[in-house]
Amino acid sequence: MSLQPEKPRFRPYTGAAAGWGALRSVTRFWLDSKQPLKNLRALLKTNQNGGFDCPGCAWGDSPQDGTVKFCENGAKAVNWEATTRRVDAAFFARYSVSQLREQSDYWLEYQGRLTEPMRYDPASDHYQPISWNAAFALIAEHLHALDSPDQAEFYTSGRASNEAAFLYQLFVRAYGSNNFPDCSNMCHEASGVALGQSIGVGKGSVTFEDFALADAIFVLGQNPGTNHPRMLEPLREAVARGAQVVCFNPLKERGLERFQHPQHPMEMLINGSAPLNTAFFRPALGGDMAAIRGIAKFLLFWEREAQAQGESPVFDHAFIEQHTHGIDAYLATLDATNWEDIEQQSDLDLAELEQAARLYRNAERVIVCWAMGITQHRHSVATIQEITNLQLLRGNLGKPGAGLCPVRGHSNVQGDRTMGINERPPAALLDALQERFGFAVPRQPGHNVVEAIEAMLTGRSKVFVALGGNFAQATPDSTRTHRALEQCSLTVQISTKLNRSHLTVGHDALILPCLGRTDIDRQASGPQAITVEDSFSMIHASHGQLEPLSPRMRSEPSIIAGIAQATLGRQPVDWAALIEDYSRIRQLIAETIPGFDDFNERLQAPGGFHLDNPAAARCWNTASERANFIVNPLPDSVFDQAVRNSGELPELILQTLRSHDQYNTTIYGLDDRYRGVRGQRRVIFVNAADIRRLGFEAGQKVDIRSLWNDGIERKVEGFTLLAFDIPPGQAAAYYPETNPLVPLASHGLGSYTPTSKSIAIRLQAARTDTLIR
Ligand SMILES: Nc1nc2c(c(=O)[nH]1)N[C@H]1C(S)=C(S)[C@@H](COP(=O)(O)OP(=O)(O)OC[C@H]3O[C@@H](n4cnc5c(=O)[nH]c(N)nc54)[C@H](O)[C@@H]3O)O[C@H]1N2
Ligand SMILES: Nc1nc2c(c(=O)[nH]1)N[C@H]1C(S)=C(S)[C@@H](COP(=O)(O)OP(=O)(O)OC[C@H]3O[C@@H](n4cnc5c(=O)[nH]c(N)nc54)[C@H](O)[C@@H]3O)O[C@H]1N2
Ligand SMILES: [Mo]
Repeated sequence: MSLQPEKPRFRPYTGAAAGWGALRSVTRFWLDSKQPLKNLRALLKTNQNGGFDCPGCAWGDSPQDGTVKFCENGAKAVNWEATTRRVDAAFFARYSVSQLREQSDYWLEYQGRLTEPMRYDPASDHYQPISWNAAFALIAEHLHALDSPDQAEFYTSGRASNEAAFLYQLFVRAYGSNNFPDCSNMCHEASGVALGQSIGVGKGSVTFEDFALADAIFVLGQNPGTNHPRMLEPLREAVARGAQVVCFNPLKERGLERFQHPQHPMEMLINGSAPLNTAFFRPALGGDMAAIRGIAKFLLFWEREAQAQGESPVFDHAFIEQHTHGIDAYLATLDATNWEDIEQQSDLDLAELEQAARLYRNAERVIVCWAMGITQHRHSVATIQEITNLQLLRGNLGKPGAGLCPVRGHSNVQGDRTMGINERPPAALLDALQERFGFAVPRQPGHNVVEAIEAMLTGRSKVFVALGGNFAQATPDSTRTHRALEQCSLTVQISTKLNRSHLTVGHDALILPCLGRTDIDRQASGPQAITVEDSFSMIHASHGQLEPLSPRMRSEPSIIAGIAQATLGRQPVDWAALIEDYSRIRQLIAETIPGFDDFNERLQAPGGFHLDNPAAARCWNTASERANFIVNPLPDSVFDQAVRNSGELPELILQTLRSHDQYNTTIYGLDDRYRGVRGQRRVIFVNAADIRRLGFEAGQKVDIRSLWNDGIERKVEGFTLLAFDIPPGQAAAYYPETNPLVPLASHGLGSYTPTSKSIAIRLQAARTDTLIR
């Protein structure tokens, strides 16, 4: 593999998901890591007891069986982290920050692991080495200089371990702020908000075992073939045993259609494959709420029919009676919503909606899964509450084989929230911290991602610290966000690999290189394990396997402890002592976070332990003490009023998504195998009829402009038009290249999640116009 892209190509992919295509791709990344044999040994320890948790996605595994649990994209994540290439002092001496800014995101991360702490020197425009102690002292100095602790922002990306996250929130709260913008704000925030109000807990209710018991699995707005490949196996098994797998996705994603099992020799030999769905519906972007309402409206119709004819009911009346609140208002809303609106907004016709409703009704146990296609819209909270309403009608919650399953992204994003990375923390958490640690915990709400950017833009926040991630690229409105970071007095990045956030520097800037999931973490008491929580609320330990590249890298907990000690001294805990042995951190977690009693002991169980979900046991921590039917009107538009006031009409609605060769802002390669794209990323998928309607030709390069009413021009340039099987009126392009198009003020109602899946755009011919063959 080389950094030189091959000639850009675009040709539909005919193979199945996983299988041979995946095997070839894994081999390439393996060899490129420069230590293939060591990494193979490490890989065999992925998601095994005594091994490490895959740094890829948050999909869980069966705690029982002993099969090898990794997938193509997990292998990429491991090999990407476990490279021997290094970004050290010599590297930074060679390149100025301005020179590095000219490089692509792909090039930057490809350079290797960050190996020593560095401080930006504005005079030379180079990063220069700094000692760990001097770095910690510099951060403390900046934090002490602020008028208020709320002038600092503390970002978290979802790879941080429970131990790191717990220490981080303890430090920041002891310092005096709840400013915890985190990747979850851009991801499953809407799921947390919606489910919290509906069922009293903002997490999914199912476990891994439920998938084997479901009669139907609905998969909404999710592309598991790329983003959660280990999910394909339970889907394939479900189809094989006659369960329904019903997909809602405007794109016919290959990973939802056919699957070749890499561990079934026969299937690989004959190049066979198994189907992954039994029905596929292609809604409008943001049309799922209307579609779900349509399904519920059919159920209500059949329920009345059954009542009239004395047949067995469609609704689960005992469940509704005993466990829910608000059914009458919801049924009235179903009656009041007319079919024309449902059809028009969902872009599905009555026959399709009836088919979906029948599949739903005929299943005794239904799991509904969803991801970013549902959560990154303006009305995502309402959509997830509509999904919950549907599940409540037939008691599909808190029984085996049924429930709600927001499929999480980062491998420990759920755990980070559990540990208190929350800008609007529940009072119970704050009370527990105050009681245990004896300091006055800040009670004022903090900033989420959008609010943090606004605060930095207006100069209200001046220090930015990131525990992982790539804030500059992952967030919306890139031009303004970059300016927000550059206005800070100090930016600090605790990271494994070089990315654009390190080049978007405040007046002072630090890079603090940390160990990753695969690295051995040695402290005074020996090698340490950390813990994570998966999408099914399983808590388990992760042990690094590989020798760190440099002795000057430190673990995340030890970096946080260093910053805390320099800023607060030994208050409210002896930070350094905690780092000697992480079981001491876990003891503090056990004493303050519900569900973690005897944490250290319970961790010894193979596969870890399950964090109880009250809703799964039909206990409802809501004000009504029941599961709530929540009534929301269908949105009158997926766009904000600001788009309508922009003075122009959108030509297309753009969704921004992931290619097969990326992990969020980390670009592993320039191919998107299942969508047939090779050697390029600056592409926009548009329906052939739309390309003609707008007066372009497939292969032509266009500039993309988004609409908003604030007078700011938001534009990205030089995207190749690909004629694609996508519903008319829609477009798709990769993130993060398209983040300059997302207005900061365009976010979900009640979730503040940037509307990355519904951006109003117009196209214009690019100035440098070339055709590809
Ligand atoms: N290899 C790999 N694994 C990953 C990641 C990665 O980047 N690479 N990222 C991780 C993270 S942080 C996350 S959050 C997850 C993301 O996992 P996904 O949510 O699967 O990621 P996206 O690529 O954003 O895909 C969104 C899907 O929703 C569909 N969609 C878009 N809008 C709509 C809509 O309005 N309705 C419906 N029904 N469908 C819609 C799109 O066509 C696409 O198939 O994956 C995690 N795992
Ligand atoms: N337009 C658009 N924007 C989006 C999305 C979208 O679909 N469309 N998706 C959103 C979603 S779902 C998410 S979750 C966010 C992701 O936002 P982030 O989590 O901020 O971004 P990542 O790209 O995952 O971060 C990659 C960087 O993390 C660092 N890193 C990797 N491993 C480790 C580790 O173990 N420790 C530490 N300290 N650092 C590490 C590396 O330096 C790497 O460069 O982006 C969001 N932004
Ligand atoms: Mo995510």
